[in-house]
Amino acid sequence: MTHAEDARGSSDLLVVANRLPFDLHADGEWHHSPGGLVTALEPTLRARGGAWVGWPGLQDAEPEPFDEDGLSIRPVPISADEVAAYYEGFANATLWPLYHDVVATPHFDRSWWEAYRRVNERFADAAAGAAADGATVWVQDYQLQLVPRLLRERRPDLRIGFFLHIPFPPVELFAQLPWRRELVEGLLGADVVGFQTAGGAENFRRVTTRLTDASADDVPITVGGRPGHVTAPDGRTITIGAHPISVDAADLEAIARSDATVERAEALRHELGDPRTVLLGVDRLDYTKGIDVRLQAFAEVLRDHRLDPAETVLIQVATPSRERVEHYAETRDDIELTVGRINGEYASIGHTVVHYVHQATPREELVAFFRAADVMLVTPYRDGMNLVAKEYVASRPDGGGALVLSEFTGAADELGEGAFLVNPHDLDAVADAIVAAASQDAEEGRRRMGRMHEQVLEHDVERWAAGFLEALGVAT
Ligand code: GDG
Repeated sequence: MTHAEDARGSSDLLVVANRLPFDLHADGEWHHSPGGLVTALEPTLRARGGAWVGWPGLQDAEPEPFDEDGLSIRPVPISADEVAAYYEGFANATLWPLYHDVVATPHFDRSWWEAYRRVNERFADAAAGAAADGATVWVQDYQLQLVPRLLRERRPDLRIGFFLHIPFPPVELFAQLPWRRELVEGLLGADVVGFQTAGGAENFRRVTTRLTDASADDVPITVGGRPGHVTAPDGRTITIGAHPISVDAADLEAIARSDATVERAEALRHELGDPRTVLLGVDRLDYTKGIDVRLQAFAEVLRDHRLDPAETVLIQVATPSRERVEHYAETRDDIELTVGRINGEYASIGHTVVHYVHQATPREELVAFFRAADVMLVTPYRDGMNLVAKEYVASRPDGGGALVLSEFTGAADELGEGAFLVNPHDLDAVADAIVAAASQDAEEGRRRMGRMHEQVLEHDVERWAAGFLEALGVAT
């Protein structure tokens, strides 16, 4: 027997994700790490005595499983070599650029692929060992696309869902991947495969018929409407749906409304020299996020005297990310060079034009930034969803502010009507949008913002999780 077929666990609902909701530090202490996914899924998991299978975030560590307030934590160990090959290599230097429209050139390395397969097998083993008979397992994201099939081979009794947080590319790009067929067959091990957008779901459906022996329907896939269906060669039907993720909107709104945040936002503007216009960008420092294009467009706006540098400030939070992956270091250098140039040309003593923050910023402080910003700049070349756009909108119950938003984000599908939509490859369009957003009529701005705020408040992350689980057949 090659697989752990006799091993059964006791959890009826499992999440399998690259990272656990707890980080293990080098001193042996566990720290809770509450991201959006964790906030959305933990309550449901705890209520059901569920399990979370994932990497503790510390290479070479092999901690024991533990239970925490009704939630079973199942760590999957990953060695230092595997972090380099599976995570930094295949996930972040092969799949990440390939799935983001080849914005950077993907690297195809056979040893990375082997590590990816090996680590996916380990995750599948851990999930198989933790799941009760007939349990439901929800696998997350691009690091684990082989897990659905590997898990089905080990445990055909399970109900398996998969959600991809990043875009799924058109077949013309996806077909570059040397291991494309195995990867698609990995995903087809699931019963339900979910994507951020209808476009991503349709791309995937097309890939299944072009690159494997599966067949599929061709109904248009819509959010909250009909899903698509793929029939695998073994006769199983796989549901393909669009499930746009969101944020904990009520919580953000509450933070934004608090006296502390309102006061901090005012103080912040004062500290910036009470400028007429505050622009803001908040991103992981990633080449897909289009930080470079917004800086260039901003520089041109100043050069052309369309905004006055003495009255304008741009805050760019660029949180350190994936610093050991080659392309990220270059991106950082480019951004920092551009920030230096803009300040060199347009700042004066005592008045900085671009405030660049290359540090993780506490959530409450970020919300104060959101409240202080007249214009939020979200200009990725491609982004699965972009939660920052939704966080900004949720943090503006006052109806103030304006959102400049790239068409190539998942968020644009939902916020397109209220945002200043731009093609991030069109520098003139980005510059025009910055000027239009900064000089919008206040009444018109409140109307736009109000519409987006309502949309995000109603379609929050809890609704996203419940919608996906419902598609999987789990009542929440
Ligand atoms: C992937 C997909 C999809 C950033 N800096 C700080 C900080 N953040 C928070 C933001 C936001 C999150 O990180 C970033 O989420 P995004 O959605 O913008 O982007 P990715 O990290 O690329 O996420 C994306 C997402 O998965 C979910 O499915 O939307 O398309 O690429 O929440 O606020 N938070 C704090 N300090 C920082 O300095 N506290």
